[in-house]
Amino acid sequence: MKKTIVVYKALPSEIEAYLRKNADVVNVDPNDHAAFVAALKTADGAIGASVKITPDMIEGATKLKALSTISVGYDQFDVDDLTRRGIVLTHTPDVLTESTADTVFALILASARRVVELAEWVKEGHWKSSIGEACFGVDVQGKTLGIVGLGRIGGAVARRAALGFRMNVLYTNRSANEQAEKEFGAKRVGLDELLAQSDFVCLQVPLTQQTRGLIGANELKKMKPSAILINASRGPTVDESALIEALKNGTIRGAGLDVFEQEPLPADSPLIAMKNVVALPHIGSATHETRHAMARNAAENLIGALEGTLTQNIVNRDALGR
Ligand code: 8YV
Repeated sequence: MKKTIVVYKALPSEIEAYLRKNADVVNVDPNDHAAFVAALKTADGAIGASVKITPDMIEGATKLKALSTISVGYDQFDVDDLTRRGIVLTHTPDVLTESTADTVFALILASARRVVELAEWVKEGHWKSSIGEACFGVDVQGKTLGIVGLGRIGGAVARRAALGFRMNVLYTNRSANEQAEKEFGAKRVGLDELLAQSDFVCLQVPLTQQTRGLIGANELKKMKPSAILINASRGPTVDESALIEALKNGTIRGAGLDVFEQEPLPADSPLIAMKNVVALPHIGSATHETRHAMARNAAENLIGALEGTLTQNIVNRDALGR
């Protein structure tokens, strides 16, 4: 018998066709909470992204065997709860590594060279004579980049930094990353040393209980006043009000942010008006090629998980035996 799959995000037509070949597809708008929860109750699997799925939403969804998120991050799920219920959670870790690292580097360059601020200045018609110091930025090449969390994306950022921009790379991580040390000269240090020595501090950790609020007022004080904070991981890894204060007071020079405590960023956020902030609308992996690859990867993960053939991209392997 064909399985039933809930699709709660728009997918490329070819990916949707692949799912329809393998299962009965029910499309739901996750903003219609009641309809979404009702659809999950009779589904075998679900695929989508950017929506929190809480335990109460899947209470009574007795057929549900697999959830496939079109993202590498899975902080929208209560993984322990899914494991207890025997629901496999799959994600898309490898296909987005390079485009997300590109976004991180775009933030580094844009913040250091004030690309967004100065491009707006030109559009507003202020460029009337040859520019002077008021438009200068700071160098990126040769500087020290501190990467907090050297996993897949952190490693791809380290490669760009070391090989492309001859930067010194410092990092923190639960375990040593020998490849990054050998190939990119990355040096593992404690967080305090990384904060004190880096010209750019770049967060590449997943959002967990341990990383929530990792960078707060104390950590920002430990950074150089000339340093720039880059966050393209998850907003809540940084205490946003402490960051706003630090940016106002000159505790640090600036910030390049792709993620925020609340997304979309509220219109009254002080971050929007700050000249020393580059704020992007969570574009980390958002290229045509990568989003397509993520959708394909997630669709194949889901079908594989429902068929019992999937061997990779599984967040909670313990759920398999249940
Ligand atoms: C998007 C991401 O948030 O993969 C992640 O963890 O942050 C992004 O790619 C997203 O979920 C896209 O669907």
